[in-house]
Amino acid sequence: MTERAAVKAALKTQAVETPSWAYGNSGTRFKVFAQQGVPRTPQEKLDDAAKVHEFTGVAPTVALHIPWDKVDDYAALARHAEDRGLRLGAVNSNTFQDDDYRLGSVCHPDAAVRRKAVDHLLECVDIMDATGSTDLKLWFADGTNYPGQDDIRARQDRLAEALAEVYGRLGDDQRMLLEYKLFEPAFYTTDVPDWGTAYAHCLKLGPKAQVVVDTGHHAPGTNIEFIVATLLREGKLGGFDFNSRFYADDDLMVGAADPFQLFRIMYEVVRGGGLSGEVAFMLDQCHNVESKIPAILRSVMNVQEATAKALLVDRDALGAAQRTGDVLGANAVLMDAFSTDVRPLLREVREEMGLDPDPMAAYARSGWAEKIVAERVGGEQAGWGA
Ligand code: LRH
Ligand code: MN
Ligand code: MN
Repeated sequence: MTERAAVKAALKTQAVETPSWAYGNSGTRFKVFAQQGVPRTPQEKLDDAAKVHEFTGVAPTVALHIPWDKVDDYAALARHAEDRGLRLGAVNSNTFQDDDYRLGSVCHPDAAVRRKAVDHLLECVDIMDATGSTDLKLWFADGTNYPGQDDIRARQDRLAEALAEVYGRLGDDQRMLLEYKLFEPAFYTTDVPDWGTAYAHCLKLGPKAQVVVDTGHHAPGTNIEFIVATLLREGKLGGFDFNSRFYADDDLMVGAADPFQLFRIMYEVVRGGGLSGEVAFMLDQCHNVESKIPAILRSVMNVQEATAKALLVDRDALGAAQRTGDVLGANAVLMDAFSTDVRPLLREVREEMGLDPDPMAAYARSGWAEKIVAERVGGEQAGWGA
């Protein structure tokens, strides 16, 4: 296989998971601008996700968020996905929406609230059993707002206890992905604020526990690719929640704010063998003012472009420059790949997959956007505050 053919083969097998909540209405705490034609049910979210897969060929799974995607029959929901060429992906838990969680969920000082939160996590594993999903994605809004509000160490103990109970419930082919976030909604301490805390818990739990890197969950200037390299090296990178940030957890389209950072991250993924392994490439975005399906198409394409550039890095030349201490030469090898226009290559990839080379234009021509506006009246809010 030529090098170009190998790059194309890798791009054809990459899979990007889209989040159910990105298809619905969302906004900020100031305003949710409702859009016409948004899905009214989890099934309709899957119908839209099927379009993203149809036009990109690389988005075969959809992440659920419980209870946002609550249905009576999860096996039937999985069949609805299968009928459209999709599978259900990660099940995301939600221990942040109920009034009971004012002081936290699994870290709450009251054992009864902790029990309620853990029961929800166990219910999520039941749902995974029904849907065939392999990943339980955990993000905890737990934390404190004021120094002294609660005992930081005791909260870690409560967290560890809860995680251990849920870990024990996982099936052989299931894993737990623990997501960290610097701050928000808690402003003073967060109970899983960084990769180190997540890693420490996952290490203690065992091989079925891994860390999720949400690209929007770091302090400005954080070297995310270093975290990625380290977690991959330790076999603890479970996946990504991709999105872009200018300021905090903005949840903008991945690759929109800083395509160079996304390239650097994907280079470390490629370098660490994460492309063909078990790393899940998930989007976690909200499209508040832009059209949702086109924004998700664009996001999938942005991941593909960053991946293509990462695959094009001349690793032999880079290694040679690194070994001889050729600082500028090594940097030039990396920048050459980043500066390559990979759009013609990706058009070829799509044509070889029997797809339209331009997913955005193909979607616009398809008539789906007009159809859902005509047929769906009264769409749901995707999540936050719903
Ligand atoms: C938290 C988060 C987490 C949630 C999602 C909706 O900020 O990134 O992954 O499940 O947003
Ligand atoms: Mn996330
Ligand atoms: Mn987030």
